[in-house]
Amino acid sequence: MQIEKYKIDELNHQASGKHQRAFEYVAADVKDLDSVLAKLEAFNVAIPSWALGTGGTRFGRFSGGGEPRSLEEKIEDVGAIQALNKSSNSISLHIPWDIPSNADAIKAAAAHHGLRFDAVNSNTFQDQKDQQHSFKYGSLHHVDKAVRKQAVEHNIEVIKYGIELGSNALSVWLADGSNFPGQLNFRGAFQNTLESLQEIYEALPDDWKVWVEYKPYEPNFYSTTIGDWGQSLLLANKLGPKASTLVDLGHHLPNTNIEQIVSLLLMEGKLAGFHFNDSKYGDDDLTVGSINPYQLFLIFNELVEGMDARGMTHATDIGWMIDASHNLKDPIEDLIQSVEAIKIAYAQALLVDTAALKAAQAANDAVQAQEILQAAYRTDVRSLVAEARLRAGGAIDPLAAYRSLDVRGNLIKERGAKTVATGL
Ligand code: LRH
Ligand code: MN
Ligand code: MN
Repeated sequence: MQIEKYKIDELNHQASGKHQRAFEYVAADVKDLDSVLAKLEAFNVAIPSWALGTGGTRFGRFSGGGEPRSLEEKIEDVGAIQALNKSSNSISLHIPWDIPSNADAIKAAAAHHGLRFDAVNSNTFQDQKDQQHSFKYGSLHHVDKAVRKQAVEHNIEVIKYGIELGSNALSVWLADGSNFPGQLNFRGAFQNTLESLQEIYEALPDDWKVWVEYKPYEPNFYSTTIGDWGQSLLLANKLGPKASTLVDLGHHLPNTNIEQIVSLLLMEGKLAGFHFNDSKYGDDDLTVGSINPYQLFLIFNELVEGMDARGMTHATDIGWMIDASHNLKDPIEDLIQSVEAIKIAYAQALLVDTAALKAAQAANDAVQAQEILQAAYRTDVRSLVAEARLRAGGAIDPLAAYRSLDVRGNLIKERGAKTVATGL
């Protein structure tokens, strides 16, 4: 399945009058319009290979139709998203949910759709078939050296797959923790994790990074060995310059000030990147921007300000990824919505009058500071994002195009109505 460019052009032609009116209206007040559009055009968000099928809940799974049956078909789906939004030019693999056994063929399939491979994710939170030791009581933090060794070796294997695919980062998330007080010696668990990560770190090629993800609870409910950004940062600092902290937006207790965490990690040069999603209660993995778009904007405001202060390139100096699960929506539609929400928040952050905000802060003018931030947040930037996409060769309205081209209907015809993808 491939979306032909002329079909997108036809739809763009129909949508162009309305788009042009909206664009001219908002563009008239944007300082540095060309620079804003260029930044938006350059900004891409990686699509997780594990989110292209209908995700389950603890209680059940209601599979949608036309789900990808193989890694090749997942690449096709990401290719469709990229053709429409021109902002999803990479795919992040979770191994062994997706094993790139024939790396050359997989790379060629991705290149055919203009895609490359982003961070590779290891998985030591489930036991795989024929695995010698169980990860029931953890992996890198395990009390038994043999189990730790098995987990380290898995991570090294994932790095090897990543090298073959041209990736340059390993993302590590551990389910390691405890369910009951007394079950675990916290310092012992931390030291074991550090030692295991050091072995993985040693196996990283020169130009590679390791991204250490944290999460407060689930699947363990009393303690998690890398439970918050402090513990992740502690590990990253002890490991060295190739290690940094990955922020998954859903991995915080309710009402945590994530933007402040982001600001300080950036200041320390230890912000690896993001797993974007949204949540109301916990690690809900909902569509980005569906619950709290203002928080997303505030995070991007810190990112733009902090990256500019450090002379970083927005599009490339941080890992931008989605980590979501879809048990109601068509996964492709959900991913299109998520990327759009991210780009909208980014565009709004680019509109913040930084100099005026600095002046308001220096004068302790909280009223004016709020006005400045909210003036940007309340600007309808959708046509700016659409214009950048149009210039890159994408659809003015990717979601409407996806529906009017009946992409899902075609996938169901091709793959069948009862397919199940590997993943969450
Ligand atoms: C854990 C997590 C982590 C995993 C992914 C499937 O909750 O966010 O990033 O790799 O989900
Ligand atoms: Mn995650
Ligand atoms: Mn998660």
